[in-house]
Parts: sequence; structure tokens; C-alpha cells
Amino acid sequence: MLSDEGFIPLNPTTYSNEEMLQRSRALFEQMDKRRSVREYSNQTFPIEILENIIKTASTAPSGAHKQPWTFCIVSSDEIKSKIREAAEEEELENYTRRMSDSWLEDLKPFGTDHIKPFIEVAPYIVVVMKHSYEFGEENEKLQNYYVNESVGIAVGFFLSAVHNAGLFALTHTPSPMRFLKKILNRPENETPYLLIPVGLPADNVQVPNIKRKGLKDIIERY
Ligand code: IYR
Repeated sequence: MLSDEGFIPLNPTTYSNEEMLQRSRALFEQMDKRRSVREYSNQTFPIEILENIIKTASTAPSGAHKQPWTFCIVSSDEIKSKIREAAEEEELENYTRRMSDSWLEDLKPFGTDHIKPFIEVAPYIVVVMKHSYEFGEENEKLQNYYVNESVGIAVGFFLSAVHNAGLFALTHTPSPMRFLKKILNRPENETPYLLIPVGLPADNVQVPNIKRKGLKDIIERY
């Protein structure tokens, strides 16, 4: 939503170089501790925390500021079970037929298979929907722009906010994800983008022993 006033002053908060150095380092050190988690405790947490996280996600920039996203929060055990059953059906097909040998080989270090208990165990499942277009007042179709980029950025903000809150998540894509639209009864302009369990890790969870690329592997200077 754009304000009626057209343009308003930015009133930016700015910092000295030293402060920027410290702040940038502190955020990196915090984000470097983020890990995807595949095994959850069933311990729940106040939904207001998740709402704050979703408000943070929705501060992301988007094409023409259309904010082409919906974050569906699933806490109903019945709906989680339906989602798990349908997701495992697709994943069984993926692991046994659709994924190439090299893909399966690439996934070996992560120990994944088609069984997805986290969908039922995590207290909340957030299904992120992208809006390919919107409906206007007279049900006419209104265009959205750079929808994949916009929703991807919003999910990045979401994952950072989850980590900042001291919670854990997994970006899960039980593809094809059409079943999510059906189970959640979403309108025709929405397409499932990601399924994200959010919660606390199960006791003594282990994570894959992976390293992140260093600067020299991700930066080119010109
Ligand atoms: N969606 C499947 C397979 C999978 C694919 C990739 I690429 C991953 O990084 C992890 C898993 C699953 O969730 O098991």
C-alpha cells in the first residue's frame, strides 16, 4: 500500500565507519550460526513471535511494492497430517523416480529421504504462497512484477528473523507442491513457494558437517 502523500522524508539512521564495521561483523557472526534443522521438538511458542517474524519478512522490497505473498500458518494437527501424507507421496516419487543419480549423490551428505516427520512435529508449518497476479475490485486480474525475486527476498528476511528470535526452520520443497494449494484451499492467483517448519530443535540434534564458501570464492572484484 502506497501512502496518499506521494513522497515523505526518509529520516535515515546512519553510523560512523567504525560503528558500521562493528554492526556488519556482529550480524555476520550471528547469521553464520544459522543452520537448517530437520528434526524438531514438539514444544510450541507464542504465535506473536511468528507474527513478528512474518511482519519482518513483509518489510522486504517487492516489485512495484505489490508484496505478492501470503504466509499461511498451519498449527492444526489435522492439516499438518494431511500435508505430511501428501508431501511424502510426492517425495517418494522424487527419491525413487524423478531425481537423477547425481542429484541423489549430492544429497547423500544431508541424509534426507522421503520421510518427513518434521511436518507433523514442528509446532508451526508456514506455507509461503506467491501471488502470480492479484484480483481487482471487479475481479479483474492485476499484474505483479518480479514475483519470484520478491518472495525469495521476503523468505530470506523470514529466515533471518527466525534465527534472530532463537528459533529454527527448514526450507522444504516437496515438489510439485500443488497439493498445498488444495489442502489450504488457496485462491487461483496463489502458487506454493516454500514449506517452512518453524520451532525448536529436537534434543541432541546433529546437523551436516558442512563449511561455507569463503569470500574469495564468492566475490569478484572489478
Ligand atoms: N525435496 C527433497 C529433496 C531435497 C532436495 C534438495 I536440492 C535439498 O537441498 C534437500 C532435499 C527433500 O526435502 O527431501
